[in-house]
Amino acid sequence: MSAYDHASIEPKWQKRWAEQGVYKTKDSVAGKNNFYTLVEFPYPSGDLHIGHWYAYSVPDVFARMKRMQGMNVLFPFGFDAFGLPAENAAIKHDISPKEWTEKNIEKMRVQMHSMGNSFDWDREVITCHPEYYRWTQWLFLQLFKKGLAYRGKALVNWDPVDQTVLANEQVLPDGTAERSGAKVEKKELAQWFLKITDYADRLIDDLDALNWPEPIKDAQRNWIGRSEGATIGFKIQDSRFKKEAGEIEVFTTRPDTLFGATYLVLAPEHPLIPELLEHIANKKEALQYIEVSTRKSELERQENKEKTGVELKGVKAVNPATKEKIPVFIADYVLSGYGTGAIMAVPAHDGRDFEFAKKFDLPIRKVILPPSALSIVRNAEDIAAGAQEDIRLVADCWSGEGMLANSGSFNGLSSEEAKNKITESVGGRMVTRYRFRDWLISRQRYWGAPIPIVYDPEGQPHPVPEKYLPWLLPEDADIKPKGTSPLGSSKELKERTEKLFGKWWTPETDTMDGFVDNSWYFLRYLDPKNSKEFSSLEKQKAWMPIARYSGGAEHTTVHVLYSRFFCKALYDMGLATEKEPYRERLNRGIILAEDGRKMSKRWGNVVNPDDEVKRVGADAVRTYLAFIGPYNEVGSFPWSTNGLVGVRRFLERVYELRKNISTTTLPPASERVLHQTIKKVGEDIESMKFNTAVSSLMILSNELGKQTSVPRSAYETLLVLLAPFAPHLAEEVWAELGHKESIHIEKWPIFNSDKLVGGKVTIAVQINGKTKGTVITEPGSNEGDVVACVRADAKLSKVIPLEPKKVIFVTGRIINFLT
Ligand code: ANZ
Repeated sequence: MSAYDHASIEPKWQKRWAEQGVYKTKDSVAGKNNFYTLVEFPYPSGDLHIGHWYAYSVPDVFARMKRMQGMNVLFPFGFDAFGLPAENAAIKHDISPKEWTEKNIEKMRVQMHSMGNSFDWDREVITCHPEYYRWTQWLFLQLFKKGLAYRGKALVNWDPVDQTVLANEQVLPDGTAERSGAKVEKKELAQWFLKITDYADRLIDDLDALNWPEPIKDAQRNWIGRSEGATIGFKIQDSRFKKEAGEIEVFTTRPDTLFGATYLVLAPEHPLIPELLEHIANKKEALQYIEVSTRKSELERQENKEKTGVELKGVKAVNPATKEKIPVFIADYVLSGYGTGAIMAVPAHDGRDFEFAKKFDLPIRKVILPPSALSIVRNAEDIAAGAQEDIRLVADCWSGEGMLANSGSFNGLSSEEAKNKITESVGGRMVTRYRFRDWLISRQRYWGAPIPIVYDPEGQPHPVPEKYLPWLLPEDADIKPKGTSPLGSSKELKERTEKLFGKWWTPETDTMDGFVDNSWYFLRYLDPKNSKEFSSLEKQKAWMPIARYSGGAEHTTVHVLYSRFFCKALYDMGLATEKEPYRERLNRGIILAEDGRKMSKRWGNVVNPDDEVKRVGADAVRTYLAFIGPYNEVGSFPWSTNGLVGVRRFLERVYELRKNISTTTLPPASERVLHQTIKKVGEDIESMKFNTAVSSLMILSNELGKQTSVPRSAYETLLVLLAPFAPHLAEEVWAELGHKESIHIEKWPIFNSDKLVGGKVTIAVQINGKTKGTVITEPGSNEGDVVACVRADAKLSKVIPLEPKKVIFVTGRIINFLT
């Protein structure tokens, strides 16, 4: 018998599984429930790194166990193949993005196969293929028909190096582009948007029913950023001429603090400013401030540093509640894109306003009493009478809610009650605002799905009729960056448009954001070859929703949110069967280099999975990655060569055990370990705690190693439990033991709960809850047995009543006689 030779075992089984179609998934199998588990598909960057292994080989353990537990498991794979890197590589190496992408996909497929995953490759989807993007375009057109896709002008993030629009999440906190490192600029462009804001409430409210980790739900809630507030108008007066100069509308979540608003602040970009400048004495100073602040990024402006601003001298606003004339400032801590771009400042109850008021020496008026202060204020009448003395005792700036004071007829009301009443009394409106914006999907890039829109000679947009889909990406475009969309340079696209629609008609030249492509791919896996529909309702009914979706934490507020929106919009149009795509979502952590830093070519600390597979085998790498940390918790885990070698030794030991099997049975103590392991491994894989599942398997293999000879049945159980982690090794030994069918369709073992606990147990003997002594019994003993034990005990038999009123018995722990 030979040593564990992964290099011959692994390719052999990969080939055989593919030939036998072990992982082909039918849409229904008699007697089995469908179970759809998904992993985020990769961008075909051309080289599989260890992060890919972590992303795909570890969830494969879960998919495999589910299959062995009798589920009809769908576990598909594909490539999210449109995107910027293809285009950049194309420019650099003078190769077409298509060719570059296809080559990468080819290479990554081979690498993926070496992982030994149980993917059903027949369902592979590739988003850059016309058979796929035809449906991306079709879905765009359905959204367009519903008014959910529209064209609008927008100030966009402009990357002057890559010459393209960036999504907010592609801009780093310091205002530079994530990819190119360039300082991001703002530019106004006509762009296509998807109206995700129409779904804001449902995207928040429907989270409640989902079985997701709370931090992921919270991240989505915060990203959407719903706030209930009010808009309130403040009249503006030119104090020199005593005439009205318009009205400023502010957005506030705290209309209950209106009596404490002692000044107004406008964002430097506020549309009323040019007009107001004509009324003020310090126009030059104001203009200078505006100039400097518009150059700052939004994040710089939100940073907690010393507040800056300029008073507009000569104009005053009128607080509609107190009728007081209050000063008006421009300051960059107020953002133009949120609310109305103007705020009423309440320094006594808002931290930013407080700092600003201190600096500019503005009045601070307390109008809300915190609950803690209510004891020092005598009663509501005192407040109404103006309990100034007491109010002085309250904290300087308190941002919570409470009871109103210093607020005229509203004194004594709670914040909650006062919000509506005050808003109404000054003619304001209660409104709901959201922090997130509509989804800008236009990209001035080549390698994406063309937006299927054409413009008539007047410039009006029209959808490309469905019969012309796929609206093909032209192959003759010049893709070099030049600040306008590459498709504009395609002669073929121009001629195609004129030929189909008429002279002077022009094509849209922007392509779609890649996040559109991957907002619906999970539905295409269900029906990948359908040429009539993007995904039939019948197939969706068979598989949706996805039971568990595993992916990167960075996608929480982007891809995961966008695809939920897609699913809901499709559901509303009768095109999807579910309102929510993912019953469960899990974010995984990242694998760091051995030195604890991120793996990077720059630091020469990159672990190349191909090399490791060659050295120790895919099974060892897979099992090691499963062992590296809890998969259900987002964390970062440093790679350890020692750890990998340790796992390899464990697999070798399991392999060696096969030489020593016999038909004996396990002694009770070892049998207990066996059943405990079955229980633990099943539960741990179910909850994605693969690390502790692997340690239990190690304990079991040591236990079996201690036997003079290993009972065949126990060894086979170990192999079956190990199969999801080390599929090749398990299959190899399984076949060697004479099995004809694959171990991967073997039934998952069931534990016997009677065998989980062993030895004797100690039971407390009580009278009316007071312990009088103990007896020692078998673990599974019932009440009658234990009572017999107690009566047989020389000491206890004397004190225990012969006819107790009642006996309370807890198996394995307590017997209590009540008198
Ligand atoms: C007066 C007030 C008093 C406020 C108070 C808060 C506390 P969220 O909850 O995040 O929606 N605000 C409104 N528009 C703003 C803008 N464009 N830039 C910066 N800040 C803005 O925050 C809403 C609150 O943030 C609003 O309520 C407003 O300040 C401020 F005791 O109005 B508040």
